[in-house]
Amino acid sequence: MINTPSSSQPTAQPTLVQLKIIYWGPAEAGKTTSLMAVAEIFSRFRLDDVIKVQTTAGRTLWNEYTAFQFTIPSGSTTTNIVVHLSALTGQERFLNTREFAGASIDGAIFVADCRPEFAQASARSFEELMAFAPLGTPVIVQANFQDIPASMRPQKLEAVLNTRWKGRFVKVVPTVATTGLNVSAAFLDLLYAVLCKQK
Ligand SMILES: Nc1nc2c(ncn2[C@@H]2O[C@H](COP(=O)(O)OP(=O)(O)OP(=O)(O)O)[C@@H](O)[C@H]2O)c(=O)[nH]1
Ligand SMILES: [Mg+2]
Repeated sequence: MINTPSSSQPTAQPTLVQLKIIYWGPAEAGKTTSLMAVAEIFSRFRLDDVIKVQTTAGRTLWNEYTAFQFTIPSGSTTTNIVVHLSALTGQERFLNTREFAGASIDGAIFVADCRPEFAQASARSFEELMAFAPLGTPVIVQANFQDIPASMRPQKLEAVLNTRWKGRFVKVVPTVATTGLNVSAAFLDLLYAVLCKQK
C-alpha cells in the first residue's frame, strides 16, 4: 500500500491510498472473466480502459489490468482509494510471470475452478499462492463455476481448504464469473478486508 497525504497542512485534506489487488488461480478458472465483470460493474469508478496482454486465443499472457478510484468519508475529510486490479496468468509454466506481476500485493482473490476435474489444479494453485503471498495478506476465495451442476459447493470447498489453510483466507464466495454473479461481492469483501488491515 502506498499512503500519500495530499498535503501537510493542518486543515483536513483528502488522503490518497493506493492498493494492489490480484486475481490468482489455476488456468482458465475465470480470473479474466471476473476482472472484466468487476470492471463493468464499477465502470463509473474506473480510471481508464482495461489493459489486456493476451495470446491470440485470449489466454492471459502477462495480465489484464484496470484501476478504480473510490472516495470514502473519513472523519471530517475523505480518503481517495485507488485500487490497481490485475488478473494474472494461470498457466502453470508461467509461474515466473505470475510471481513478477504479483509482487507487493495488498490482497488476493483466489479463483477456484470448482468443476470436479479441476480440483487438483485448484489445490495446487492455492498452495502456490499460500507460498507466494506474505503471511497476513487478505485472501478471498471465489468458488467459481457454480452454474455447473457437478461443481463443488462453497461449504465443501471451505472445509477442504480449512484442513490445511485455516486462518489464511477470509471467506469463500460462490460465483459464476460469466454472469457476474457475486464477483462484485468478492471484490468488495477483499477491499474491506484490506482496508480493515491498513487501519
Ligand atoms: N460456465 C462457466 N464458464 C466460466 C465461468 N468463469 C469463466 N468461465 C469460462 O471459462 C473460460 C476461461 O475463463 P478466463 O476468465 O479466460 O479464465 P482465466 O482464469 O483468466 O484463464 P488464464 O488466463 O488462461 O489462466 C472462458 O471460456 C470463460 O467464459 C463460470 O463461472 N461458469
Ligand atoms: Mg486470464
